[in-house]
Amino acid sequence: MNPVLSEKRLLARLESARMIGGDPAGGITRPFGSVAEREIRQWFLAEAEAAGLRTRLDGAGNLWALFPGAEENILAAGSHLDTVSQGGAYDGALGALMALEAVETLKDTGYHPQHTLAVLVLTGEEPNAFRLSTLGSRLLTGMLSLDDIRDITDDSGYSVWQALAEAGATLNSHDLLPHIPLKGFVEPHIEQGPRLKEMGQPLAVVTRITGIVRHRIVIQGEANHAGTTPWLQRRDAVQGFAQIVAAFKALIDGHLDQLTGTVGYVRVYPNAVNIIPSTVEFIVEWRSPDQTVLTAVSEEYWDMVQQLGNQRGLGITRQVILNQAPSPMDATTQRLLQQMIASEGLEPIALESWAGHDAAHLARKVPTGMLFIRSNGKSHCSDEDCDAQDIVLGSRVLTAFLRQWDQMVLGRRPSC
Ligand code: HGY
Ligand code: MN
Ligand code: MN
Repeated sequence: MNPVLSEKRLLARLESARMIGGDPAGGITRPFGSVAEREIRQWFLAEAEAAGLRTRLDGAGNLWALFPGAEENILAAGSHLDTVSQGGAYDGALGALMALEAVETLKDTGYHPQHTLAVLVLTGEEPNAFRLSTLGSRLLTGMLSLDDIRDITDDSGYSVWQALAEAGATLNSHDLLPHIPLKGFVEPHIEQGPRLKEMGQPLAVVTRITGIVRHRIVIQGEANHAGTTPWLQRRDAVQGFAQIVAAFKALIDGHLDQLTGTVGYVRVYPNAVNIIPSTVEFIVEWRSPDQTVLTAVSEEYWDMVQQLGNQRGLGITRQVILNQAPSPMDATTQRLLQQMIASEGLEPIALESWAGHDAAHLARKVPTGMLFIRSNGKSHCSDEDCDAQDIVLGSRVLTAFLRQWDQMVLGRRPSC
């Protein structure tokens, strides 16, 4: 029989989390390093300790809440607590709090785990002022080293090391994998897109997480008077940008079944009504579950951008700020999640994730899976929503999964 979780406690925690970082302009703004993000981390640690779990922080400031088992080897479930600007209440927080509920339920119902079960809250999953997304999971898994980020600051000069230290990170590589005996990770997460809603299904198992490539491109023209400079003598960075964005759209349109892309960050200098723009800085990203497509399209685009720049006499530079390969989820973990969904009488749906997740990095080191919970199809905005019934269903599946997983991973291990 499945242990009975506390629906009331879980929904109350989600409500408490929603109250931290409310943005007067709408939604929740809780980026890594902000006062609100520090507050929710402290709140989470207090909740976990009140639940009887042992808490600790690792070298990257990731939060661990441990339910000790017969052995030190850890199986973890969790997600993140930071948000984008004016984001929703569920992206990240849902998975972290579902994991807390599942582990607490197993503890309270007298389950004696073989492994140490952990709730893992990863630091700074979303892009932030330091232009570093999935910071905690990349540091934890060695995809980024502490030295790689030593000199990185935000635009005001505040260093990411300082932000991590203030978050309680030990900043010691001995507090990262492989020194932590993590044997598996599962990330429950709101789906963020409309597919489950359209299918009329509440839960899905993720098969792979999209690859993501991000380029920061700077177009360098020349500031001059907006009235007196003859049209054909201008080196207008915004006019060049408009053409470059139109080329971006045409390229995406030609590969719609294979990838998607966004120009979501743009800065114009000097950004004044009567000065020809000298500079445009923008970040372009492509996403695809197919690495070959991702590489081919992003490089084709870069060639096009350089040609357009040359034609207009504009300087063009780029910095590759992210090149993250698609990440398949562990097949055995997927199968067990599907069994747990089927045991609730539901169809075990399998979906690719077009959102990035910490699980993409964990999957490169330990068997990793993801459970999707149906959303209203909106995310990274204040309208994001998730049905309480689906949350409870997903949490039941997660709790049953953790118990079976604990026994299954043990069963797979050769005896000695
Ligand atoms: O950007 C992403 O896909 C994730 O939600 N951070
Ligand atoms: Mn997100
Ligand atoms: Mn997320």
